[in-house]
Amino acid sequence: MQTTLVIATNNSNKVQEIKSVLNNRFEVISLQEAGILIDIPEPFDSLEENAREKSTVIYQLTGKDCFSEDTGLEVEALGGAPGVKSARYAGEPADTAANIEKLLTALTGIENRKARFRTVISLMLGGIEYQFEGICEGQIATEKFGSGGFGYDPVFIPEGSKISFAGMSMEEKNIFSHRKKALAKMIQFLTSENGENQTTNS
Ligand code: ITT
Repeated sequence: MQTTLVIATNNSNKVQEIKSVLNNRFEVISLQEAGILIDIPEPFDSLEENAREKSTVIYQLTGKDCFSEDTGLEVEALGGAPGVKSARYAGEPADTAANIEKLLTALTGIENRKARFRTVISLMLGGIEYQFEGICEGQIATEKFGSGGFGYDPVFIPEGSKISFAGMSMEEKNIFSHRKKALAKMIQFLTSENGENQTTNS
């Protein structure tokens, strides 16, 4: 039985990365493909609550099994900032270049560059929510490198690599990625008996 899932995100880079990891294991439909053009609110102070909000809104709209994810960049020397505020670190409207500039300025002269990406996936299956976390440890570079990826990728160097995420192909990023790790947990759940028994729209 093929499981069909709506991906509750408006970020096309995330959709691409998610599809590359799921690799046709499940049928996935992006919001754009489902014809849903709404800006899903992220009003809370935690990745867990925001992820739940996004999947709940899309489940209510579509009545279909779906999953969302919320991701934050947590920088040790900044007490975990920008964290849940990563998309709008430099203010409204969300601006990637301004976010990176603010981050590099905040870390000027600071030796401790330790940071991590944390992703929380919220899966809505038959109206029941399940969460999966993925973490990628690394550090913030002193300047931008690479032209691939999105968001903070040009300044994030994952542990075990010498180059930033933006210098990697999607497949290389997937070796390290927070998103990939959270997705792997979701895949394991969905392919276990527990997950298969919960799907409603397969
Ligand atoms: P949705 O809420 O529609 O899923 P979003 O772009 O608002 O999309 P998030 O709130 O989860 O996504 O992400 C916050 C920001 O963190 C995002 O705008 C990016 O700038 C950054 N980000 C997320 N994942 C990233 C990744 O894998 N690499 C680099 N930056 C990332």
